[in-house]
Amino acid sequence: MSYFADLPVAQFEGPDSRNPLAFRYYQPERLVLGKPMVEHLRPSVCYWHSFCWPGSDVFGAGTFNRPWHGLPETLESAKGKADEAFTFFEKTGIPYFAFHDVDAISLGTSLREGWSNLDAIADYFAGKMEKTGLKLLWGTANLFSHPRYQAGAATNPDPAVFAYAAGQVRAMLDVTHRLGGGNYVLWGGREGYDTLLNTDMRQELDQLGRFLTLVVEHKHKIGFKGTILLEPKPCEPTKHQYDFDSATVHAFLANYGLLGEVKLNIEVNHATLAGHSFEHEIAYALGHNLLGSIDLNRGDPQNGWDTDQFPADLQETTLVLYRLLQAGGLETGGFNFDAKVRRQSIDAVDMLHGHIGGVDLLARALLNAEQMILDGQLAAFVQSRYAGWKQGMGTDVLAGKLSLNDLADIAAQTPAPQPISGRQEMLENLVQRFV
Ligand code: XUL
Ligand code: CO
Repeated sequence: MSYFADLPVAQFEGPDSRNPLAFRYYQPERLVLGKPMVEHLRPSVCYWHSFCWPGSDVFGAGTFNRPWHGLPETLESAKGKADEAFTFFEKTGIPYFAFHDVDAISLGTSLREGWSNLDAIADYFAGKMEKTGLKLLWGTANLFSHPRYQAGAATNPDPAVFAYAAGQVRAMLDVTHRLGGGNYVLWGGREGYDTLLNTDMRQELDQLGRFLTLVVEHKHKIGFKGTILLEPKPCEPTKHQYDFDSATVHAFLANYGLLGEVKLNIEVNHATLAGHSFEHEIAYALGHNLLGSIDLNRGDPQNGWDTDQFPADLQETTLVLYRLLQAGGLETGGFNFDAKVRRQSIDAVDMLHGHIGGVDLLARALLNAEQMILDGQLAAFVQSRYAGWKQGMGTDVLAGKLSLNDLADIAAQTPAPQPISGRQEMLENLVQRFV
């Protein structure tokens, strides 16, 4: 019998429900600006935190004792874990999932063994996806846990490690394609440095650029129509990660000729670790046509590390959904919960609470954002603030029609401009009406 057998399938009961295992806002088919909620959100459960992590931390052992933990690493045990995972996915009402190669099955002790294990479990996943209708938001390869990757994968000083990583990514990209995945993610786990004393940064960036180019070439070779995504993070596990934030990755992609081929998977707490807000990272990515997908898990404001908690900030999520709706929404991406329950949340039902809360907050934020769009006041304010740039001298400046001399002459001939209020408090009050 499944570990999750006693859990109910989460259902929508409306905002007044007091049932902690019901959705109060998430109604997949509800139309939001003419499109079903689920298509706006494409929410996803991650395999690793819920089915692989045992609840350990640097000070102590795992606390979860799930029945599939600690079994011999065989195809049978990997299938058993998949059975539990898919049962859980169905209980959450969340239609997508995401996984790393090593989450699904042990890759054994050689590349060839890893490929054959991965192929076997991918077949099993395919059958379960067919039966349940669950879909793959993205696949990824774990290029950071094994000691061979201690000095990086693509950015390793040893080309043999680069090749090994290529072997792992090739297999997982093929599997993602085979399973109809919407995206393929590369999070640069140990692509960074711990000390510059032993690091040639430029050399390592060239390697990373080459690696990514190879991934893009392979994507086209096999006809994968999904999006290749990089996931920025400024630090942890390395002191400095090369994919620091959206703007850094933007520059990297431009340097290596990869703009248009690679987009971003932005994670809430990676933004805050970089000293930005989540909204900033989203706004930057949207502004440069770089937004691919989102990992909707937060950190803790008092901690400087990655706690991967389920989202809880309605205002922050609402503002992001507002920007997203304004920009026309996600294409192949979605909202993945790269989140884990706390180490003391040891019961099966805790996993359900985490996911229900996460997706319900997301749905509520979407509904708030819809109202903000329909209201239009915020957009109208911003538009009027920049209206000068849409006419006369403003458009001439941006079109390159005026020199520094021209502008100096114009400025000298017109009355000096007067400061105009930014109305921040009024706008903050306006947002409060919707959250
Ligand atoms: C690490 C992180 C990863 C990626 C996938 O902080 O977010 O789990 O999402 O490798
Ligand atoms: Co993530």
